[in-house]
Amino acid sequence: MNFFSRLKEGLSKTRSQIAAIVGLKTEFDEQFYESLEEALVAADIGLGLSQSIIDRLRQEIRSRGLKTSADAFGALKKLLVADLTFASPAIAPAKPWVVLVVGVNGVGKTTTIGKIAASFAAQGKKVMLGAGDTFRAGAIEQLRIWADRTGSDFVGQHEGADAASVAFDALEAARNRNVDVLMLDTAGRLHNKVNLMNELDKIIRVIRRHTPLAPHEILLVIDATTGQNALRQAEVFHRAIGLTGLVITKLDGTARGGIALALAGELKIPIRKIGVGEGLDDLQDFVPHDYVEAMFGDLGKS
Ligand SMILES: Nc1nc2c(ncn2[C@@H]2O[C@H](COP(=O)(O)OP(=O)(O)OP(=O)(O)O)[C@@H](O)[C@H]2O)c(=O)[nH]1
Ligand SMILES: [Mg+2]
Repeated sequence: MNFFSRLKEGLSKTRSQIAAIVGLKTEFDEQFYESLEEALVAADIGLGLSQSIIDRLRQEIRSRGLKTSADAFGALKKLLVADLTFASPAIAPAKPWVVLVVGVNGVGKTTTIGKIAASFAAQGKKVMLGAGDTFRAGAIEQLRIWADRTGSDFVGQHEGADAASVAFDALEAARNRNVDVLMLDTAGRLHNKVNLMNELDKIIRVIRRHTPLAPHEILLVIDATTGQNALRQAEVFHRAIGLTGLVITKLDGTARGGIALALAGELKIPIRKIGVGEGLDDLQDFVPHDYVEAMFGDLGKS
């Protein structure tokens, strides 16, 4: 199955939920806009963003004199793609390229690191994984297995070690061994635990003292099935440490694929990758147009 079909399959529940609520409305009356807004909210796009999208859609339909539901859905999709698209700042390539991966417990951080490592390795890059989750029993071993599976180098200490010290060791080793990409795992933490958030801040300070422009990417991993609380999580992480990108996992089998729109649209942070399954190949680049097509592609064709 190609990537787009897998994404479509992942978002099929979202799509059919939207279809069921919107039905086959052909007139753009109040009820059309209300059902559509209800469908967006039900798909986890969030109330604020849904209202703003509906307002803009209403204007588009009026000002362009759109008549058919196919045209209306076309306009809706364009608005959504625009909300999800960010100009990427020019970042000078660095070696090692350092990626720090953060997020609450169990969202898929370590698995995502394994999947990204596999894709870098497939491009011929030398990858290293750093075991910055020194908290959960078994976390270091779990990352080591991913390193073996993907042919990546591995740097870790022991359970209970200082995560910032692991990061420092990994940076040193990455430099000495001519590594292209260093990915650092971290322990899952609840965003409302201040001391754990401070620990992330410490990790970042230690990294910067070693390599001033690193980490080049700070990725927050979000579980799509979390619902609107994901937005709150992301806001707290962003305020505390400044995120550069998002990864949304577990989009397979959720009826709430709109969370991606809510996150990127409200926080103005690009989504880098999306997870649509547990396998090595189940991580894709996030392409706004494809994502929106997968959510709404079959609607409005009448
Ligand atoms: N269905 C599905 N499962 C996923 C996806 N990504 C990760 N998982 C599963 O989610 C579970 C947790 O993944 P981990 O990578 O261990 O999560 P984590 O964030 O590192 O967890 P902690 O280290 O405990 O905080 C595993 O069973 C993964 O296989 C995805 O895109 N889809
Ligand atoms: Mg983990």
